[in-house]
Amino acid sequence: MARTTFRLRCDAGIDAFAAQECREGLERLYGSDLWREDAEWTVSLSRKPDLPPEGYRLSGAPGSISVEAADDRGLLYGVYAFLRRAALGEEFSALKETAVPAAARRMLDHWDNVDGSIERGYAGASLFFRDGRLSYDPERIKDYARLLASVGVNHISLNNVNVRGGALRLITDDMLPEVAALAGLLRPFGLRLILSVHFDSPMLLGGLSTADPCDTKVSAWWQETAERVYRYIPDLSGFLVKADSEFQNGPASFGRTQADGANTIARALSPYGGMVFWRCFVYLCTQDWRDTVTDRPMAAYDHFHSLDGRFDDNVMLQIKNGPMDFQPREPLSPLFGAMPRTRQALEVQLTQEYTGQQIDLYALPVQWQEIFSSPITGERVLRDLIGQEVGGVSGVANVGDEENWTGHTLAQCNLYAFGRMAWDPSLTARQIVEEWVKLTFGRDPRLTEPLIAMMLSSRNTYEKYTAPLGIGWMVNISHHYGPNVEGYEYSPWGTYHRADWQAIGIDRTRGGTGYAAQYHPDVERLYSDLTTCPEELLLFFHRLPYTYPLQNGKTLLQHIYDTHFEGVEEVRGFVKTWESLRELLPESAYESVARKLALQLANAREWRDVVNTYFYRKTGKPDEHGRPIHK
Ligand code: GCW
Repeated sequence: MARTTFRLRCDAGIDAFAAQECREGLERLYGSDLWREDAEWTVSLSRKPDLPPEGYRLSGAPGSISVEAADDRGLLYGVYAFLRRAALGEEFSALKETAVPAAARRMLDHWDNVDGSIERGYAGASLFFRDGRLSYDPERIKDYARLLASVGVNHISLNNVNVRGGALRLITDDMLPEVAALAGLLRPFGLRLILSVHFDSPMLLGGLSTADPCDTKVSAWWQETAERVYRYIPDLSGFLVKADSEFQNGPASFGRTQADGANTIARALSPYGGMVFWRCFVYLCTQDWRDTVTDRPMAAYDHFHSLDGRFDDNVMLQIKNGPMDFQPREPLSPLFGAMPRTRQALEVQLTQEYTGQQIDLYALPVQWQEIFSSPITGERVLRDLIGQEVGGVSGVANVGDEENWTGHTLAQCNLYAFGRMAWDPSLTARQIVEEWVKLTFGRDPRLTEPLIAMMLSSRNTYEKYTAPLGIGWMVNISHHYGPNVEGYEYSPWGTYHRADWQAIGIDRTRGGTGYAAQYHPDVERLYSDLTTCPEELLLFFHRLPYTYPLQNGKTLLQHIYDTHFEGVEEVRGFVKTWESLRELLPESAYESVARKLALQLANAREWRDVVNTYFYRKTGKPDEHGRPIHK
């Protein structure tokens, strides 16, 4: 086959970096010997001021490819989009795409500690820190920045929201030069840094006797800090704050509201264009399990909803997708759509804390597609708010210093998918998984079709062998891997299923804790009515007897048994599928995923047997099909 040749034409004033990325990207795809004056294809990069910020237009015609954008970032995204399409084997002359990101802030949040460990990290140690300082391989950071930019991520939050020990000093003269150097590496890729800060910093760093946000000494301290930080990093995106949450102090300790707390810091950042990303993960983590009135999922709404309109313009409330905590299945947080005068960001979790810890296969875009499709009212879904009230999408990163970035090779797809969906939440899981599989392993349908199918089914399979029908938790306490049906049952964390010998679940309708009433009336009705509540959320919203008949006529108990037996068989199917693809895969990827799948199968069996035995012992009712349940 004749080789594909190119020449590159850049308008005056075009960002040299985008051109360089284009050149290097094409060389990686087609080999270095591809530049010719009489080339088959002319690629031109040009400015088009009429395009929206960060947007790009790609167009192809016989012999020519054009990438246009209004700004440098848009151009870079256009170049990456062109390279993606080239790698997918699309026909250049048919290129035709105008793309604009839905959310302006597409943020990857690292829970990295300065000692190099990562909270809930399953892919090795931090890419950024070691032994209390910034310490990294600049080439690896550039590769990482390219990975992120190529899917449109434009912010990186560097450190754990639980700001401990040396991480406090990231905003001091001691560490800011190092942070600024890292910001410099990321900047050409259009990535802006965010730093997590401790709410008590004025006390812990500044030696003040209080961190009360309404104290003038405290606000002065934040102003000095902002002045210093922006001297080093003029384009810092802002500060991320976890306050009044899981033993991290916050404004409530001083009798102040969440708005008081956020606004004091926001006012310090505002002269520099900085934002405060204020997390809404505020709940009582010292609950008495005997208390059946307090209902943890209600907490964020209770704390924040009435403050709508009280947050400064440069505050963005960062809200986890669900009201609990990144479980495999939860309804959408009722805060979305309920604070029209407040900026919001959606927070999802890429690191698989509750979704298999990068041992079990779990394609997150399947879940994210559902999240974006979750109802806000009878007519609107979350997707409709992205770019409106919800101006940011953030994800807790799943990367570390393992060679394949994510521990489980197939978990790379979740990183890819995060950027793609934050850019365009209307993309389907199917489209994204297909892109990733083809870009990663090539386009042979003998490989792509079975692999795509396996990945797309992985979330459903995981759900089958873990906690049933939206009940969540049932994991080992603190490390969160593997089954422990009552692990959280008598704990202070507010995460109870209250199973007895007849029934399981929490009634969260108005007749119960009242959680469902936090939603728009249309949505409340949907969830409260047993006949319209999505079956996979039944036990999140309702307490039901084991004899309750599901839509397919099975009892709830039989459904639990069936799904747990099926889940294990499906994982066995994954193992077989993977084995059948061996010849079509690079050996190292084959071997490492095969090892993970073997562990997943053991985990799934453990879940099946523990869950089935638990419910058999509660009810004394055997499986209708006589399959073995350990007694
Ligand atoms: O899910 C919980 C995790 C904590 C985490 C917290 C949070 C960073 O178990 O490890 O802390 O969420 O989101 O703040």
